[in-house]
Amino acid sequence: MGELLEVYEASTSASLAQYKATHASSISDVSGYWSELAKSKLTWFAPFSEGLSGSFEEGSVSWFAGGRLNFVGKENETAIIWEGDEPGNVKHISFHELKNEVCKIANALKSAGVTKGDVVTLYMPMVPELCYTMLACARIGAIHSVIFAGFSADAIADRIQDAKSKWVVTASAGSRGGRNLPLKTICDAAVKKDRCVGVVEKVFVFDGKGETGSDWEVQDIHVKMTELVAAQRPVCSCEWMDAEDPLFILYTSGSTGRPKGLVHTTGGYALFAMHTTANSFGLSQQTAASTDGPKDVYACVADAGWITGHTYIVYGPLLNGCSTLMFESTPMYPDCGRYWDMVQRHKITVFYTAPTAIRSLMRFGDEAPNKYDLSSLRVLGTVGEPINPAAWKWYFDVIGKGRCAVVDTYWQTETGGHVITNLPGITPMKPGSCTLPCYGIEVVVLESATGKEIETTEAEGVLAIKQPWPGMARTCLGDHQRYLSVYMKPYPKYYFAGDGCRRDKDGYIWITGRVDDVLNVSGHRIGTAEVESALVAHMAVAQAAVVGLPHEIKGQGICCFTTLTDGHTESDDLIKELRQAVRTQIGPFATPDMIIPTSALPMTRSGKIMRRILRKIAAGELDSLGDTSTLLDPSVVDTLSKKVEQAR
Ligand code: 6R9
Repeated sequence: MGELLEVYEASTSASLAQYKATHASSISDVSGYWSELAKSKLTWFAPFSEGLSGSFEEGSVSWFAGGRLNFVGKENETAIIWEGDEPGNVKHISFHELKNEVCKIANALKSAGVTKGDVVTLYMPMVPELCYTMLACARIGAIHSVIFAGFSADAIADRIQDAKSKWVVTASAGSRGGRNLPLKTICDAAVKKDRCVGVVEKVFVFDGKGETGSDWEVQDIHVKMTELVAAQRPVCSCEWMDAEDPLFILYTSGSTGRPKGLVHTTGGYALFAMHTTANSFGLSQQTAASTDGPKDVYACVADAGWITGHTYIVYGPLLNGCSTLMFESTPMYPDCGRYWDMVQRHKITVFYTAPTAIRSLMRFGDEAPNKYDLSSLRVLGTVGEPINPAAWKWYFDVIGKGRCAVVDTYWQTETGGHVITNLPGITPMKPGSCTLPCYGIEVVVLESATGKEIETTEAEGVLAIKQPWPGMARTCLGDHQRYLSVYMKPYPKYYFAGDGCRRDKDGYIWITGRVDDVLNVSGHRIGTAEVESALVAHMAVAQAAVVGLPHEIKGQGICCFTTLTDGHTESDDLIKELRQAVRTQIGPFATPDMIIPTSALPMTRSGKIMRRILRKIAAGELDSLGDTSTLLDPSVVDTLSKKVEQAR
């Protein structure tokens, strides 16, 4: 991705110099900076005694120790604007209604035996009940573990087992893009697997739209949630949580096959979600506490099943007292104007989506966005992967009409919220760069081989963070060693993000992508090892090597090379079966783009698969293969590139 020379100046008087001064003072005393904010922004039942304690190295970071809190909201303003799958199927839910619904669900969960510290797995469509249930868990101190509704029964079962989750909440069905999502059927299949039998005590099933899926056959496990909730009182006192008590876990892919459950805390995460939402989208003056002046209509159209939804649909906006839009459908339903139709109907001011969605809409041209009134827009956000300058410019020109800031927010499931982004009206923008660190975040670039901090402004290496911040994940559920070895040990004294980056002469950060075996497909993180293990579980597959493939819309596609076991031969049917195997083990969003059965993979003499070479072959970059002298049999390169050519 080439750097564009243009710099888009910010449009207000707030200056870059001011940002730099605030940032410098925030990182000179991170403990003081975040403690002041925690005192002024959150409501504490018991005050905390200490800001930051602990260190990256020991994996003992703790924020606001001893403080006790839960979240208390406002009353009459709109909290959630829910836009259903069919355009115009809209509900407005006030903070008052939200609190009532949350309390009723909290009581329902309690009546069934859910207690503080229990993990509650949520496998839900994008309906208000998902948000209510997350907050109901928070209210009673239960730990929610939301699983994206695109995951398969196998993937759900793995996560239930890993978290020893006794409780599962789902809906009979959902709908997305006019299609039925048989969530209860998928959940039932997960819960019936051996590894979940004896773990799961109850499956709470909300009435959903569409078909009810399988029968209510397992009566002692299933609870008709809509009925149970209706019977509850809308009052439920909240559990006063320690700042460091877990708020939720969220599974994400790493470079080994097993997804890891990252643990986020109550106090630190809440503050970080609240603060970054207000700052990155410029909400602070308009919504927080003040009742006059124009209100933002804030819309993050991600799925609540990923971290973006947790922080920037649910916790961030609601903690700021800002209304939040929940979008059940897809950008293509019923046509490619859906987002812009929503912007016009709801007068959306802040719109937050992913580069993959922008690229797929851009293909259809300017006609759809030009049909709608987009003048309410003020800030456009992007997240999930680097945005290519062409897509950035389309977003800026055609959607924002050249008047809106485009905030390119870099962060991760692990960071809890934004760590690098421009601030609207403050940071001059460069298309494709996530620009400068957020307040309170000290970003450094390290030499990848030595771990040495690069002191010059212009730098190229791996991205790391030098001081703890409140929103960081504290551990991997049940496996603190893994947490240490993935994030804290690769570069001692630093948090290692797993991304490569370049810093330009102005100190702007350009993310160059993952430096581990994690793919980013349409903004979804997928570990190559997860796909490989799904493939080798098939009896026809002897060996599998999965690499990323440049993809125009998705950013990266999935390319799988497999050798076959004796007695199996290549065929279109086999390729179909293997594709299906990945969908069954992980979910449809991980469907491979290319499967190449082969008699041999490029191996080193010592028996290692050379993925570096496979990545080049998949990308068709044969002129930059690099050193191939360690290859056992150089002729495989030719054979495989011919096959890739044919498969394209
Ligand atoms: C929020 C989220 C994290 C990975 C991250 C990086 C990539 C996210 C980005 C970006 C360039 C941005 N990433 N935002 N790369 N520019 N603005 O996506 O979390 O699913 O955990 O993925 O996504 O590679 O390491 P998650």
